[in-house]
Amino acid sequence: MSNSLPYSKKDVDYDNAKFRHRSFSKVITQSFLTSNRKRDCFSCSTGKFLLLLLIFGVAYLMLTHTSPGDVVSKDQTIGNRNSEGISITNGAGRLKKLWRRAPRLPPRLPPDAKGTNNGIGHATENRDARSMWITRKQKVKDAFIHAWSGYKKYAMGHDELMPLSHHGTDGLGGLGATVVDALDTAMIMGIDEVVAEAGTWIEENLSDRISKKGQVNLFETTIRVLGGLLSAYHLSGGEKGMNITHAGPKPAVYLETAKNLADRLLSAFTASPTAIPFSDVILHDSSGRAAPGGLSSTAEVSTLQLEFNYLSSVSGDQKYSLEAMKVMDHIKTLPKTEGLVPIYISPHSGQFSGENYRLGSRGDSYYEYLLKVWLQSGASRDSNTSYLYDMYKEAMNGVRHLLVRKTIPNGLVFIGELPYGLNGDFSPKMDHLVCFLSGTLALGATKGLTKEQAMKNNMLNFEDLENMKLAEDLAKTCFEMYAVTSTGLAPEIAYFHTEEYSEQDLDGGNKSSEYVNDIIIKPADRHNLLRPETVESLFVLYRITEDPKYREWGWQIFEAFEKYTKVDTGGYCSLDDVTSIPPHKRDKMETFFLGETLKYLYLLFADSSLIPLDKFVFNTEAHPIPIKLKS
Ligand code: DMJ
Repeated sequence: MSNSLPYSKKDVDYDNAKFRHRSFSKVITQSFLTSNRKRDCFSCSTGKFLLLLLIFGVAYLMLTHTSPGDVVSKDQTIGNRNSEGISITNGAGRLKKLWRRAPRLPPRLPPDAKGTNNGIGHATENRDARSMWITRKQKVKDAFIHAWSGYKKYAMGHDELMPLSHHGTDGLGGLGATVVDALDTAMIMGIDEVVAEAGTWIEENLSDRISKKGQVNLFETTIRVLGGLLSAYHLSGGEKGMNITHAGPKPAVYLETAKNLADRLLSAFTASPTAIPFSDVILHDSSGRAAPGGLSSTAEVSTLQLEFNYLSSVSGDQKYSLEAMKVMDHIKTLPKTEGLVPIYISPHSGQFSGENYRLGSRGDSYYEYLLKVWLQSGASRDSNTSYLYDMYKEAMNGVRHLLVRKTIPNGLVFIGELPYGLNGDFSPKMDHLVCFLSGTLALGATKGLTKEQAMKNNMLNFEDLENMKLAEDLAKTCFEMYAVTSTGLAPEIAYFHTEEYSEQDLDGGNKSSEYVNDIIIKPADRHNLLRPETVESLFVLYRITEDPKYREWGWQIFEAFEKYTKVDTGGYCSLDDVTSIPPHKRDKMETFFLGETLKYLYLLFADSSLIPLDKFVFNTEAHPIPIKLKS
């Protein structure tokens, strides 16, 4: 077959049968002439009579019957009247339609036959692509094993690994945060050995640590340690009353440890005079403590609810959920700017403090949990959390109205800040942290379904489509923040060229990037901490849009991590400067590299049935929590 044919042989057959124009009379005569039995019949008088009867019968049906295709909306009917001077429900018009040339549409191809010369070639291509992603997924698993091996060798039981000096460090309070953050990633990747090592460490050490350690941050401990324990409880079969993983302790161990921890964390709520909890807790005496300066971060107090709700659901004790949800109930009553909130809040007065509006540090996951807590409760308009979804939608309208801008010269879409409120200047600064928003926007639009399913179900309204568009534009910008640097890794913070703002000689170093003049990277912001937000959004966008470019982008980012952050003796390190080669290394492997970054990359390359987005919500530290709570 000629290569110039647009479709496969199968499609040409299909084309011959269905899309070549044939007149009405030809259809009738052909159907008789192509059948011997019918030809015999045609020669006898009974046959002629029957034929006439058939022709009149068909004509009658055409004139009187309204087919489902003719059922049009009021507006469409008016449109037809205006253009043709006749309603399409009119019989004469219908007769006219019989003779009108059918539009020549391209055949609808089965998904596995799109864009190839023949179905067989494409099947091979599909098989090749599938095996390529399986190989890439395995590379991410290997990276996780390498990261864990460094941690285990030099820092087991410490919060984090210092991969260059071969030490451990306890900047998160000394609860072995990497062990707990990494555990469910190992479960998802099916690495039983690590599940057993991490699980056994938790069983033997964590409760003791929880009762003896001192000051911890409520938010960090909740999202990493409590979230990790709860997800491990679910993934290991806790709700089914069995151990699914066959490695590590019984799921009940994770739940008991989680309750022990949460009981102490509750003191941050009960010690506060308002619904807004203090930022810290002293674990050994179960007391809450305000941060120096007295203020809590807005994101921190509003990013506890998924974990506390789920704990209430599986423990049957409502006290956790009640305390955490009081925060949201209270924030609902506070004044906002088009749904946007300042990044500080006072636990003493219960009021927001200052007018710094941003979706980066201290603001980010407030917006994430507005959506996800509602999704967790079943995403119903009638649920008692639907006010959170309303707050989310209002806030996203506010983001689109007040914070979205485009760069010059190439029109990258980014989210800036209003550090001095609505009447102050706009700052074209975006933390890498803001890249979470792309995934959240897509999730909010389709509620975890694919875009195609959501469109089929007529679920996407105008705002959803706007949010979906922003999600895709922002993901592109976040990816370009990586591609624009010499190392292929993003800086912690980027600024963007706009009509009002420019800086010379502060590009990312990759002169071949199309966006080298759009993105500005200041010396103090050039570090990379192995953060997950961009690959998190690529994962969500791939699941929702099914566009393979998101996987390709994720793969490029993974390769850059491999090239510049892998430490031979075990583990991965942060970088001081992503714009210079070789980049200077920083002696720290953050817990979220195992808890989030590698997990999201693995899921990006894995089959979509693994932790499906309509069955799980990920807490802000990437610990999956099942949707649909038991009341
Ligand atoms: C993580 O601890 C969480 O994702 C949090 O919401 C933001 N910062 C880090 C990762 O960058």
